[in-house]
Amino acid sequence: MMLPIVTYPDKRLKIVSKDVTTFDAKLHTFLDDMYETMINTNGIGLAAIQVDRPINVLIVNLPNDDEEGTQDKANLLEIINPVITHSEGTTVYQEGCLSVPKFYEDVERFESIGITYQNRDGEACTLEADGLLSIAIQHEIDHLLGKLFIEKLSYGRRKKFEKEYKRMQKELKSKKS
Ligand code: Y12
Ligand code: CO
Repeated sequence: MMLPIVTYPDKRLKIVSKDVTTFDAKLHTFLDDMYETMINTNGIGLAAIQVDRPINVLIVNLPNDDEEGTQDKANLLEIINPVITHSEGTTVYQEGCLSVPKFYEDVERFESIGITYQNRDGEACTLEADGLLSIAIQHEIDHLLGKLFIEKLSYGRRKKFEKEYKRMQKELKSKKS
């Protein structure tokens, strides 16, 4: 089932999510719904709070390195209750977010990270990530902390974003009416 995506400036995106304690069929259905929602909106990462569930759940499905950039479900990562255990270096990447449509901006993050997390069955897992995977996981973990990538922009860039985003929302409203 497709779930509606919460978009900026909705205050629900500021909620700090809580840990998952029950790993049951309901959680599995929710994870499947998150996947369907992400794939059908051309996303590569999604946090539960983006579909109005304040729980520490995120999914990432990076595109393949081929020309089509297809996403194989076999590469889907379901990450529950993540904790960053270590990090190294910094990197800059132009990020986008399904909750901030049509806006992309350079953001600085750790180059590589190590995390502990649980899978859909509650089993303890560890993961070392670098490149796009590291960036995507950090972006999604920020959602679980109630933070959006636009909060990492410089004062000037954030101002420009607010102006452009407001104008875009006005345009969308006038097209609807
Ligand atoms: C690197 C940087 C950030 C992430 C986080 C995950 N971000 C996304 O999955 C962004 C998806 C996205 C998809 C869009 O396409 C549609 O909405 C159809 C999009 O386009 C528009 O808003 C028009 C923008 C962002 C992972 C890795
Ligand atoms: Co996002």
